Amino acid sequence: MLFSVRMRAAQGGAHEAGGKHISGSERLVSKEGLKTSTNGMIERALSHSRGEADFINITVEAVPFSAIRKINCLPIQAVAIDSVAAGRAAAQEKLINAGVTSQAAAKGLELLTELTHSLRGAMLVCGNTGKRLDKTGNRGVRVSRMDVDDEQAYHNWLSRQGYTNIHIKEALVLASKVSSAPGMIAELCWSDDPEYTTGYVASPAEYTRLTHLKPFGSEIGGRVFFVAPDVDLDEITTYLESQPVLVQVAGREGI
Ligand code: WAQ
Ligand code: MG
Repeated sequence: MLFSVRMRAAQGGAHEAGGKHISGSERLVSKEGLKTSTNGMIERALSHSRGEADFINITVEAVPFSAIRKINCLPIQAVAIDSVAAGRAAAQEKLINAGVTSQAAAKGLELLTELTHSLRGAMLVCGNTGKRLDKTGNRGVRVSRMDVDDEQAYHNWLSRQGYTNIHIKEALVLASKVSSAPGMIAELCWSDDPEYTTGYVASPAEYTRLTHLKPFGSEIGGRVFFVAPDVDLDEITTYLESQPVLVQVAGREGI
């Protein structure tokens, strides 16, 4: 059995009472790993670049091994970009390559760009029309119950490619789960951490990092999940929120 550990932290009260989202985290850990992971989450919520949390919610739930699905980690591509405008143009192109229509790619980018504050979850958007489909408003759909299958192998695989930072470590696990959802076409993301300007476009084929997707200093980030027009919204939302998933790198090049 593993344990799903989920944390969400806010400032100025709980999220549902209008507090500002500071940080969130989701893991699937063994019983022995519970204390370390919850400690780390509290630490993160209290020392975040978005501000110090005054509301922290941590939920721990047992997950039987039989419920867990194993999936492969996405391969990483990196594109160095020297301006936000060029980054967003490259993101649009990547989304179109992944099968999103140019109209939907433009609208998805616009939805993220026009946010006035960060949601704590993602927007689900039709990959044909660009229309937002989820009804979660200011909350967004929060992907949860995912982790890596073998932490050491994952760490080694990433560091052999020159990656060590926590952002990519977490984002790649999330993106791998998201792209494994039936009916998912692509994902667009940039961070809500003011100092982190790298974002990505992910599809079932690859995870492409783009070094400049938002201006340095901006606290507004977010995620757009582009889904097939005929997707069952409840089904895909349940998969994203609730299906326990472990991501494996075994078999990926370099292992
Ligand atoms: N489920 C859905 N949406 C989420 C989740 C989640 N579990 N976690 C975060 N978000 C949304 C939410 O709107 C956040 O404001 C936004 O995404 C950004 O989250 O170098 O750090 O955790 O390759 O700030 C990407 C590049 C870093 C990594 C992404 O996102 C790299 C990042 P953050
Ligand atoms: Mg963040």
